[in-house]
Amino acid sequence: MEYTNWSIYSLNHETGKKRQSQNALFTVGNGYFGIRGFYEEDTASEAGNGGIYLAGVRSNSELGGRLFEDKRRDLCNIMNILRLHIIVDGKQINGVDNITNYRRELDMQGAVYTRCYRYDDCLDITLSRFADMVDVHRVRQDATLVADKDMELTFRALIDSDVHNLNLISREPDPVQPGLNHILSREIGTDSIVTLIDSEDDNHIFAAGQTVLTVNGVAVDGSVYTNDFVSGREWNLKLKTGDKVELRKIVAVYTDNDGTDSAQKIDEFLTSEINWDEIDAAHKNRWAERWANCDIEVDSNTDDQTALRFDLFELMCVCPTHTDRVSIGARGLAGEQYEGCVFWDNEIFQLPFFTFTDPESSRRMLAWRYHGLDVARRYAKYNWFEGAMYPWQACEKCREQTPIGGGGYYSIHIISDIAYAIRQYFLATQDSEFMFEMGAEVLMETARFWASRADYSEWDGYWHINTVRGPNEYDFYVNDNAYTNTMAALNLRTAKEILTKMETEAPEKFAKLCTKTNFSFAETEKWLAIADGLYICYDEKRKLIAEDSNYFNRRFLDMKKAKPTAKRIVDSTMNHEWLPFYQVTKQSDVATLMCLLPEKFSEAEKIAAYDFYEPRTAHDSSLSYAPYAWLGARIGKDEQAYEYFKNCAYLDIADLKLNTISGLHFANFGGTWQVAVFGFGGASFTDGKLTVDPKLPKEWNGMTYHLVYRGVNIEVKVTKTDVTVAVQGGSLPVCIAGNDTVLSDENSTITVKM
Ligand code: IFM
Repeated sequence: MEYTNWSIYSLNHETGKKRQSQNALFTVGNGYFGIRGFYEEDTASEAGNGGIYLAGVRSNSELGGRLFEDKRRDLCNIMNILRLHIIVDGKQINGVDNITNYRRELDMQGAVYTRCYRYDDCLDITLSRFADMVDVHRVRQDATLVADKDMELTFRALIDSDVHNLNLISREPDPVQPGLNHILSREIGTDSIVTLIDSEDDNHIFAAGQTVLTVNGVAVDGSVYTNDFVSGREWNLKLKTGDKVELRKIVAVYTDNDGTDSAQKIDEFLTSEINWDEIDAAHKNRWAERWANCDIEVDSNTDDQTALRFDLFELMCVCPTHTDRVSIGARGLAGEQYEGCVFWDNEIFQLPFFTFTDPESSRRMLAWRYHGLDVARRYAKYNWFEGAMYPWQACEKCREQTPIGGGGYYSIHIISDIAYAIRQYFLATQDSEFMFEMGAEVLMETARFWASRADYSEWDGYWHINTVRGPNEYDFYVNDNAYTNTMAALNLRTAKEILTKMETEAPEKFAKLCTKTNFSFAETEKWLAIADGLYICYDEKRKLIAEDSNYFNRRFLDMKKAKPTAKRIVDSTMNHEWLPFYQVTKQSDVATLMCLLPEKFSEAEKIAAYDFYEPRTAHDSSLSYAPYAWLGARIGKDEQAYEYFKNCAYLDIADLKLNTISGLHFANFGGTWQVAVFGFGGASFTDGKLTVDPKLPKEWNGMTYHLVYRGVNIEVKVTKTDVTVAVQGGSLPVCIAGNDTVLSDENSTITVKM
């Protein structure tokens, strides 16, 4: 991959799986659509199916049982709304054969993906697309073809419903699996198609296109072109050398999830007038606004600037801004792995980026968890617990999607991870309306879950949370995972604090909530007793927190033998069954905890944990690198921190996990942001005050980052010699290297020499 400051581009025309993998990198989106970088004129290969996903659009699948309410819901590759047929003198171009001057580029500032090449030394082709950030139901496609000889050109701009899922859920060297077909039936109209993807929920997808084609600037009418699968327009042109053909197309898509008037919206779209330039400009402006609040500028001779921007760009592409009925899946809308489901990835890794740069988006995604509260209550009851048991792997309806045998029953730290994100959002925004309408109820029901899940031991006088799977997923289950217990304790305490606050500040809402949930403060006594009494196994001599109560007793694992290559241990040398026998940590566990709650651990404990667990961590998940980079930066492990940072920043670009083909790693993107801002940038907030204590890697001369906190826009500029903080939109206490001040619109900037 090649880099400019604001783009990644490739001049290598990859084939097969490599191309499919790169297609994931060239994903554009707007939170409604995720569109992989497939070739719109490729009708022959697997990749020709496209790879276009809509947030929350899934179908019931016959395949595989699930733990709870027993449905598997797959993310669906919808119709290929960008299909092009380009036929030169009777021969159809596939975008692969007979091409030169190939280049594809993702412009992250304007959020446009462009691909160009020369076909058969006679036709120069440029194709571009974007998912409209303003009207999220729309996708814009452009094509420019310049003839370099006289030729007959047949050009078709279509919507193609002859597609199936890519199903690229494979790990090297496994072959790509054959796709699933989720399109159950289709209705072909003029310039439009309606497909049915889920008979049970009666879920339809409606798509329609408007096209304009010009030759040398003069509009040429196309004829209607349809068959059993496609609908669109066709042009038959006789071109002379130098003739320029330009296509502009807008596609609109609605589904039954968007309301009951999708058919009507499509009709309106088809008769509406399109202002092409306005659409372009509005899309670019919206992106400029977004970047202004979150960009990180890095002064360095490396490619880190672009890698970082890529990670932030993709996070923004997948963020739903149109609804609070969906959230962000582990692979976003860039691939089908994990069926688009939402894990702890969102609350712990992704949401902080939004909470501190675009809090409205965090609110929507936390509201989605609130809307899933009843399902989580049912799930708790089903498992003989109380309160709300949020599923480990949630579909848009918040049902548990972890496959049977996949550990969903044990991976309960997700529950306090959600509580952590609610708390973090509240601390960063002071949004009492959200808290008292939604957050408090989630905190209460999750606290109730922990109160029913923890056990008191008469034998040792501690509370225990037994039989859990912590972030280290190489253990089937353990007792007293330090991460789970500490986060559960925080969940219990936060619930009590917020309910107490609510009783005083919003008594009516509080009374209503008590009636609805049958809550009384009496039950919080047990919550606090558990929070205070949860067992954390700790080696006083080494100041070392044990990952779980048996970790220290296990056998040391020779990591070189177990993991000789980049492949996961379980994909190369050992069976899953062997792993709990050893001291091996699949992905950062205690290190993650120390990043999330740094104030709870001393410097000595952090160093002890880093030194002990780092050699025992296999990093067999993409969630593993960021916490080691972040923690490492804070405790003076500068070189390792930067190495780990590179692993996260370039994880997909370099396909470090060998599975970018099946979608991008969004938790890692969010983790990378946290490393940059909290780790290197040194930002932290306590009781409403911003502290900046940077630890720049030696490869960087400086960095500038942007945050939003309690309604105040903040810019932090760090160089090798000084730190400057500027605020806009309110006042903020700030501390830099022991210098305390309060910045406000009148006194908006401070610079401190370091
Ligand atoms: O949530 C993660 C998990 O921690 C590791 N395996 C992949 C999941 C989805 O990213």
